[in-house]
Amino acid sequence: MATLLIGVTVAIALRFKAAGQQQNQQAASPPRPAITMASPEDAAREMNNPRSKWFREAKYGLFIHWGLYAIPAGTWKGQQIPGIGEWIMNRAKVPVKEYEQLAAQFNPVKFNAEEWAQLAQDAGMKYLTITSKHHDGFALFKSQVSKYNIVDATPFKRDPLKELQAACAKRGIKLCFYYSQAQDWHEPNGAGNTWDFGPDDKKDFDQYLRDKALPQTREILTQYGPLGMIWFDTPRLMTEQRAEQFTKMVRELQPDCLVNGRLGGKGDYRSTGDNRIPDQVVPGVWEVPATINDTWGYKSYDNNWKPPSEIVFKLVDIVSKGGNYLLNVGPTAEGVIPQPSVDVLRKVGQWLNVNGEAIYGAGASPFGQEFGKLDETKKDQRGQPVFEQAKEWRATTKPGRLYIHIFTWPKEFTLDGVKGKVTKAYLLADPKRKGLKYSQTDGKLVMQLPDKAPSELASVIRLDLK
Ligand code: FHN
Repeated sequence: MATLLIGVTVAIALRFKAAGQQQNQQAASPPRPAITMASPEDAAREMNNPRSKWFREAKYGLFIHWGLYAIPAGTWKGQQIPGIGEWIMNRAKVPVKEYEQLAAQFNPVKFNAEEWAQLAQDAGMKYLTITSKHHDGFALFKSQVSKYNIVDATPFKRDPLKELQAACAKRGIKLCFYYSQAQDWHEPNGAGNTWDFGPDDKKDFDQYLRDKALPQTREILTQYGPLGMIWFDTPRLMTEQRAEQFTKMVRELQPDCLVNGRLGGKGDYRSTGDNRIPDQVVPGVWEVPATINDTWGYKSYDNNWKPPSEIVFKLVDIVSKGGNYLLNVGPTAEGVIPQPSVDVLRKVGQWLNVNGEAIYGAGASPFGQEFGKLDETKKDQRGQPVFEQAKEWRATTKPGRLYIHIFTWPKEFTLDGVKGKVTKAYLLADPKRKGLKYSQTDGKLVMQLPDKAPSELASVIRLDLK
C-alpha cells in the first residue's frame, strides 16, 4: 500500500509546476496552481519532521480573523466596501488617524474564550489559529512594543489571547498565532500602506522589522506558553535573510513551534492559495486556508455560508490529497462567532464524531481516478485543459486500512486497483460493525451496499486489508 501511495503521489506531482503562492485575493491575472510543489527531498523532509507530527495528524483546524475591522464589518461611512472584511482599511484607503479611532470603540464584552475553544472541540478541530496582529497593525494581545493593542488602546482592556491560551490548553487544542510580519498599515515603515506613507520601496522596512515585527513576535512566543505554530502571511518585501531572523527566533524560543510557509523563507510546511484545493494528491505537508463564507474578517452582510455538506466534502477531499483544512470564522465586534457558522461547524463535528478515524492521522488516497480528469476540450485562461472534478467518492488510508468516503450513494460500489486482500468491510456509522457483502477478484472489489446511505454528508466504509 505504502509503495503504491508513493508511486501515485510522485506521478501526480508531475502535473504541477512550481508556482508562487496566491498571497491575496485581488488576482486579476489568470489563476495560478493551487500550491507550490516541493521537490521529493523537501516533501520527505516535511513528512519526517518530528515538529510537524501533531499537525500531520490533526488535519482540521479553526482559523479566526478578529480585530478592529469587525466594527465597520464591511461598511465605511455608509458605503459597502467590496472585498474581504479585514482589508477594509486598505480598500477604503482609510487614513491611520481615522482607522485607529476604532480602538476606542472596541469592547467585545460577549467574548468568551471557553465558548470559542469549546466550539473548536465540538467541531472536531484540533488546532486554533487566531490573528494576533493582522495587516491593520492592531495587536490583539498586550504588547510592550506598541500601545496599539487591545489591552492599552481599548475599553475592553482584557487580553483575549491569554484567555484562549487557558481555554485551549484545558481541551488539548493546539494554540497557534497568525502574525502579519510584513504588511502593517499602521506603521510608516511597514509594507502596504501607500495612502498615508507613500510607496513601499521608499520605506525603511528593516527598521519596522526591528522596531515592531520582530519584538512582537518575541512577545507572542514568550507570553502564551507553548504554541503550535506562528502563521505568517503575505511576505511582501521579505527576503530569505529577513525571514531567517524570524525563524531563528522561533527556533530559539520555541523549538517545537512550527513556522508556516508564508514567512518568505522555507517553512515547516506549505499553504495553498486561499480557498485553493489542489486537483490531485500533493506530497509533503500542506494546508488549505479557507473561508466559511466569502470573507475572513466579519462582514455584516456576507451570508454566503457554505453548508455542512460542502465543508465535509472539502475536508475529505483535502485529507484524501494529503493536506490539512484550516477553516475560518470571523467573530463580530462584540466577540460573537456568527451563529450560522457555529451551526455548520457543529454539524460537521457530529459527522466527525462518527467518522473521525477516517480523517485524523489518515494518509492520502492510493488511487487518483476518483478526483476527476482533465477535459482536453475545455481550456482555462492560460490555455490549459480544465480539470473536471468528480465528487462521487474519496479515499483515505491508515496502515492496513482503507476508508472509502461515499458522497453519491450507489447500490453497488466497485473499486479498481485495491492492493492487498480485503478481510472485512463495514460502515463506520454502524456501531455493530456488521460486515458488508463483497467480492474481490485480483484488484477489483465489488461491494453490495444497504439501500439507504447512513449519512447525508458522507458515508464511510472501512476496509481492513491483509
Ligand atoms: O491578506 C490576507 C488575508 O486578509 C487573509 O488573512 C488570508 C488568509 O489566508 N491571507 C492573506 C491573503 O492570502
